Amino acid sequence: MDKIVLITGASSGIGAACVKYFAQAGARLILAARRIEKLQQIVENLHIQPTNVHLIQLDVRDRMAVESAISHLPPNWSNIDILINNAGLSRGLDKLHEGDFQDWEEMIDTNIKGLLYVTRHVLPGMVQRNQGHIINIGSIAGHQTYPGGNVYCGTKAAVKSISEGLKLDLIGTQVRVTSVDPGMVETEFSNVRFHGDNQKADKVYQGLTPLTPDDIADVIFFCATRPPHVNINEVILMPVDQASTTLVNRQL
Ligand code: NDP
Ligand code: 8X3
Repeated sequence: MDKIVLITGASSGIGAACVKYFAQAGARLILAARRIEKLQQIVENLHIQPTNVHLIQLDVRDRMAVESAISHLPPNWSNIDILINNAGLSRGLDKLHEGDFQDWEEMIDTNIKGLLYVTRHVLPGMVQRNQGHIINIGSIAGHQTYPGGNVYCGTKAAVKSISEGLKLDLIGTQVRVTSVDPGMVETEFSNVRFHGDNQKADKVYQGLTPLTPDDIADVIFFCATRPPHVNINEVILMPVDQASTTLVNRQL
């Protein structure tokens, strides 16, 4: 694959699985996350050639840092073909009237504003070159709200609207837009949601077979490798053991 792919949140879970899939295909990868040492570890484990990877320590919530990171890319890295807007998180599962302001701000600033900042700085080049692909990681949570999901679900509903808006805005160009919206995937997601309470996180997936990060990366890779005239707008995928955000088949 002769493409430059920028993956945000590449240090863990779905993002890290995307690194594997796109590296195997020979893509040149720009990997962004706050934990640069995790990125280095992933690159080392996958034996990715240094010439095929460019690491950026980046907090997508920091608008100036996003602008600086994208505008200071070396010239041979600046023509990004595929942007995978994957960085995101949930914090807490509180009722709204008991919600934590910091949790809300972290989710909104990362999942909505961070995605917008990165897109705003990468997309002009795609439009100018009349080619490119924005792949946003939404969620089943953007389609169905669950108890305590209030703000997280709101951020993923926003991602759904942003993806739809992008598709409308980009008509007349060859730039593609896809939203990949998974159900339950076992990653660090629940550990982050419960602020490091790993026992609570493990319970989320107990007694059922969740999706794996590879399952999602496989779908993302499929969407990215269709013929240029094909745009996959939206993919919703969930485990066989999940019927909705509130109905799962758990055998305990
Ligand atoms: P992980 O917690 O395993 O990975 C999240 C990634 O996002 C990490 O690499 C983390 O890197 C990065 N990240 C978080 N905040 C920031 C930030 N401010 N700046 C830059 N990077 C950041 O979870 P998942 O792999 O599950 O999550 C990936 C995406 O998938 C998210 O958008 C999530 O909402 C979505 N999703 C997850 C589902 C699930 O069930 N797991 C289902 C549906 C959607 P670092 O901490 O190093 O910055
Ligand atoms: C992650 C899936 O249902 O746990 O977006 O919110 S869910």
